[in-house]
Amino acid sequence: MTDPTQNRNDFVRYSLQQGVLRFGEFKVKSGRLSPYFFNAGLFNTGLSMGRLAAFYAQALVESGLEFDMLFGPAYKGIPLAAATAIALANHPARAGRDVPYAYNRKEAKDHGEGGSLVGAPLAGRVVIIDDVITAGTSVRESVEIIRNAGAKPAAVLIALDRMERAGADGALSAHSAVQDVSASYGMPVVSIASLADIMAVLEGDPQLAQHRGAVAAYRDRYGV
Ligand code: OMP
Repeated sequence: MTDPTQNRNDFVRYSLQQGVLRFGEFKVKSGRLSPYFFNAGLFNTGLSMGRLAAFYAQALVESGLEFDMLFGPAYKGIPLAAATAIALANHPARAGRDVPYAYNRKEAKDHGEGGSLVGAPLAGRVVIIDDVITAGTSVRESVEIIRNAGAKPAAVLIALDRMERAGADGALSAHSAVQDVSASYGMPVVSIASLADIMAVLEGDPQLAQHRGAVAAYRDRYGV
């Protein structure tokens, strides 16, 4: 049995090492000033994309969820779905079971093969893969695409769950965008790592001690 915190911890460390996870002061989509930012677009080499995909594959395998294929919403989900399908095919626990994947185009084609879906036909239990969930818009679109094809959205797989309450200051929701997505569609959201894992790394590493206070204060204010 592998340590379930190992993949999470290693992912936070790898993201820090790659400059994907940074500490400082960042204005995020909600307008909040966040003491950290996670920029998955910086996994932009063959080696780092391969490592990222292996982290996604490990998180999905450890979740124990049953699934039949992956769906990557355009644009950012496309390389994630392709790379994670490769990582799953190579994962020792999957015994060489091949994983189909599909993705959508943003603009439907009116010539050639036509349509807006590319890849394997959408069928069975489909895992939607993305980097972070902010407002949940991309998940909603993916759920519609999958249902319209007669398949079942089975889970969402993301890299980082920021675990923060949705809504504006003064009208903060009791739930995070991730919890809302999970409740609205009745499906689990699996993340490679979360704010709790970032805090655990900060607490265990004296060299990162200077960031603990700001991240803890942000979590106390906005965390779920
Ligand atoms: P989509 O993948 O297009 O939904 O974009 C993700 C959004 O999340 C972007 O606007 C990013 O700026 C934002 N984001 C991160 O990627 N990482 C974070 O740590 C925080 C945010 C955010 O703005 O909440």
